[in-house]
Amino acid sequence: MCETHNMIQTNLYDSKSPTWCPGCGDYGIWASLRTSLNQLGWGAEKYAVVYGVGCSGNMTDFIKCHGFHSLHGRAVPNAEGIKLANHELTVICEVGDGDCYGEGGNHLLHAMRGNADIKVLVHDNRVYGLTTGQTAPTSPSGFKSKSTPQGVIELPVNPLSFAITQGASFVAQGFAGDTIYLIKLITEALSHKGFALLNILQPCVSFNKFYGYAYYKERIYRLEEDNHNPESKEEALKRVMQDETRIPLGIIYKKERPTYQDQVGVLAKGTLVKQPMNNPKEFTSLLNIFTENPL
Ligand SMILES: Cc1ncc(C[n+]2csc(CCOP(=O)(O)OP(=O)(O)O)c2C)c(N)n1
Ligand code: SF4
Repeated sequence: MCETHNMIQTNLYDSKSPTWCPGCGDYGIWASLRTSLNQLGWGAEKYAVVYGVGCSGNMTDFIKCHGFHSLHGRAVPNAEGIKLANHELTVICEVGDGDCYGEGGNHLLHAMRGNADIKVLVHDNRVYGLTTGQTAPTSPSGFKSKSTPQGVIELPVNPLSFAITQGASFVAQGFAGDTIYLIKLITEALSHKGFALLNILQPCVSFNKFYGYAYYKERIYRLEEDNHNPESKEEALKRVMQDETRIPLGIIYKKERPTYQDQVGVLAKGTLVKQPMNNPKEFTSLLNIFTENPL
């Protein structure tokens, strides 16, 4: 962990909770995910969480279940691998917007178009938090940061329109400052069969002060109270292409279709982890390449 984060976070450290800055939106997401999992009543052996590298990944070790802290930008393909190996697990990704929409954007695109049966919960703080405040793909044009002192030149990524048009079968948005509603949305996302993207607006109180709790509270509204039809792609796109005078929360788009795992024939015989190995010798020699001759 970098020096700045150590300075900010040392006082909070008690080994029982993540070491986020006081007031960080990640606390609300963590509490909401735990509550949702408790409400679903799933045993810890029923699901796995894959974490990206970033402040969101600080949640690793603080959810009791199978977990894997992957490389930056690689949480989604790791989740897809876990789901293929054991499709009885519900596989969740906890990732930052930099991780998921920047370095991992290509993985995200292909997971969505395949409708991989994974649930991606994005901590969208519009900045690189862990590395102390550089521009992220969701930072708006003109955003000044350590990495863009003269302001961002590009347009920001719109993760919601990207997901709706590229095959995600569940697209929703939550807010870390409205945990009651976030719990509901997480539960909906985890219960969905197919690729689910839940973009969570998450204030980074240390490095992105403009997009704080007040900014969102003034603009958010609930789609279910605004006569929205989540089955209509056109309506969903209209909602997410509006300017930010109003920011929608809720299920934006949902339409079930066969998942990637449904269509991989060999999985019909049961999970790969329980199937007998055809050629154990071949597997051992492959393993030896990695264990005896690491490059
Ligand atoms: C392959 C790789 N590239 C870059 C980094 C450096 N790095 C670590 S965290 C991070 C950005 C984190 O931002 P985000 O994913 O938005 O998460 P946040 O910290 O804001 O929750 C970067 C660029 C890395 N660790 N590995
Ligand atoms: S996201 Fe921002 S507020 Fe939260 S722990 Fe990271 S740097 Fe601190």
